[in-house]
Order: sequence, then C-alpha cells, then structure tokens
Amino acid sequence: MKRALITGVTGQDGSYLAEFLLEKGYQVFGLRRRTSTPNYENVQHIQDRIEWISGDLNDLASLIEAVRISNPDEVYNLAAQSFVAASWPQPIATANMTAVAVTNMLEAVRIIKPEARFYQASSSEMFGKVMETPQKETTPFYPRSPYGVAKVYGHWITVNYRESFNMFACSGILFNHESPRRGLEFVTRKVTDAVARIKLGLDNELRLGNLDAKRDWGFAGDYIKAMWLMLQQDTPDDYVISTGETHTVQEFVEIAFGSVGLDWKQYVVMDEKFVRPAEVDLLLGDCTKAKENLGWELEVSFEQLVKMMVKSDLEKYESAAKGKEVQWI
Ligand code: NDP
Ligand code: GDR
Repeated sequence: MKRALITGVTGQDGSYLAEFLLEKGYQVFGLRRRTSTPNYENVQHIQDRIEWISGDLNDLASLIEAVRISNPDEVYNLAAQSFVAASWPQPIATANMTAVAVTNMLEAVRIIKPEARFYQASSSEMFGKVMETPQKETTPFYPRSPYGVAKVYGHWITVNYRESFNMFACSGILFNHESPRRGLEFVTRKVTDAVARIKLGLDNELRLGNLDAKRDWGFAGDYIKAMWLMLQQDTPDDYVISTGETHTVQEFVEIAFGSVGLDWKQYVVMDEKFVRPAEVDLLLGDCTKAKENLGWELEVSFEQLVKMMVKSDLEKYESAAKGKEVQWI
C-alpha cells in the first residue's frame, strides 16, 4: 500500500486528491491546522479514512513530525494562502504561507525522507502580466500580486531542491480550476452561489469587480489527476495544466445566470471594492507537454463546469430550505 501525505487536504484540491488516492488504495495522511471552528465540509464524507496529523505550514517542527509519522512515498504540498485578493492586505502572511512554507515542507522531506516524491502546487498567477500567449513551461514569469510573487518563490525553490539534492520534486503550474467545493470568495463560486440564492428568491443582487478578466478555467477533479501523474513518471519535471480555452468573467456570469433562465444584467452590480490593485488580464495555457508526457486529458468542459456548480449550489439551498442536512460536496 502506497502512503501519501497531503497538506491542504481540507481545501478544494486536497479533498479531491484524497478521494482519488483512497480510491487507488493509498493510505492517506492529511495535515490539518488548528481552527477555532470545524471546517471539514469538503472532506466530511471521507474524514474517517484519512489519517489526520496536526501541523502548520509555518511550524517546521510539526512538518518534520508529519513526515516522520506518515513515512510517505508521495508528498502533495497543496496548502497555502490561496486567495489572490487577500495577498495585498496580508502580504507577509501570504509570503510565509505560500512562499517560505514550501521550503519548510521541502526541508522536512529532505531531512526525514529525501527519496519521497514531492509535488508543489504552483500557479498560472506566476505568469501575471502577459509576456506570451498561450503560456507554457518556458514562458517568463511576471507576477502581479504578492500571492503570485510568493508562488514564483515556491516554484523555484522546488526546482532548486530537485537540482541541489537530486530530490524527485515536481512543480505543477496549474491554471484556475473550480468545482462545487471551491471557496465562496473565488469569483466562480461567488457567482454560482449568488445565482442559486437569486433564483430561490433569497437575494436580489451580485456585486462584482472586473468582468473583463480572462481565465482558463477547468474542473478541479480533472486537475488533481495530473498532480498524481507527475509523481508516477521516471523523472521529475514541471508541467502546465490547463484547458487551452479562455473566457471572461462576464461569460462565466452569463452562462451561470442563463442556466437557470435569468438575465445577469438585471442582478450584477459593478463594485470597485472587488477591483484589484493590479490585475492579471489574460490567462490561457498550453498543456501540450502534459498531454504528451503524462497522457493527461480533460473530461469536463467549461460549460459543464459552470452548470455543475450552479446545480450544486441550488441543491444546497433547496436542501437547507427543506430542513435537510446540507451536503457541501
Ligand atoms: P484552498 O484555499 O481551497 O485550500 C488551501 C488549503 O491550505 C486549506 O486546506 C487550508 O487549510 C490550508 N492551509 C492554509 N494555510 C495553512 C497553514 N498555515 N498550515 C496548514 N494548512 C494551511 O486552495 P485550493 O485547493 O484551491 O488550491 C490548492 C493549492 O493549489 C494552493 O496552494 C493554491 O494556491 C494552488 N493553486 C490553486 C489553483 C486553483 O485554481 N484552485 C490554481 C493554481 C494553484 P484550512 O482549511 O484550515 O484553511
Ligand atoms: P484568481 O481567482 O485570482 O484567478 O486566483 P478569483 O476567482 O479570485 O479571480 C478571478 C478573476 O475574477 C475577477 N473578479 C473577481 N474575483 C473575485 N474573487 N471576486 C469578485 O467579486 C470578482 N470580480 C471580478 C478577478 O479580478 C480575477 O481577474 C485563483 C486562485 O485559486 C489562486 O490560488 C490560483 O493560483 C489561481 O486561481 C490560478
């Protein structure tokens, strides 16, 4: 039985990855930090099958202990401060959790189990300002937020540990990926949650920032398979994972409202509060390398993704209205 340690297991990607690895027969260890109130919505259906280890990204001793206890064949470092907008008001916390923490995790692995395979959750936000379209592994980075800057550090320290210590360390440069488990502050889930509330008469407006930003949006359930594939190769490498399609925020909004027969223009209000100090205008990824080397394929299209998320949010509010226990998955 293979053993995997996942940081960020309570998040969107961590929960899908844990399910996927359990299905494959892995023993899954999940790092969780202390929270004042429980936040297990994404993993409540599998929480008894995960071996929980208490730890925090910024506490190296706890990470060393996590690697010692789990004795992993594979480590997936998904934990981070992952909300771009929060990285301006909290730039130092973001640097600690999204940049320095990667070194903490790499050190824990290097000290305790250097032969373990390591996956780092890098991001298309590293590309930032458009230098080349579509963006691929060789496109220069020009991050546009403290989050993007922190991810560039995480990417290069992963490459550096591979080259310095011969570790099997991979960096997956993943473009935006969404699902019904996406946090409510990210634009896709904010939209689908609002569409459900408006449709059910629980709300009457949705306040958004820049509707012109373009993103390459895929389904998280497809993307976690690419993470696993990267660690099954003969040699470690870095890969872009994307759909190869780009859509504006407005297109996402139109499809989401349209899927329940509503006209978005009647409900969406532009609010400066959600406009960022610096924006990433266009993301469009070229994942030819992943398709050719990993045999990775997408299963869920953009339109299917939007509709899946709206349907899930509608069901969530309908269940709550009927007094049923709300299922967040
Ligand atoms: P989420 O925000 O859903 O999950 C983040 C996870 O990190 C949560 O489990 C959170 O725990 C954990 N975490 C945060 N800080 C700490 C800490 N100090 N110690 C321990 N755990 C911590 O992110 P996603 O699942 O969407 O993304 C996973 C990773 O992939 C992130 O690194 C993100 O930056 C990156 N990424 C995401 C993309 C996307 O489109 N989703 C695209 C490219 C990269 P808690 O539940 O306690 O808050
Ligand atoms: P992003 O995702 O910053 O791309 O980072 P987010 O969904 O937050 O923003 C996408 C785009 O939508 C625009 N936007 C709004 N965004 C939010 N959150 N709220 C709004 O009201 C709103 N209005 C317009 C934004 O300006 C932006 O252009 C995600 C995260 O998962 C990162 O962790 C990951 O690394 C990248 O994707 C790839």
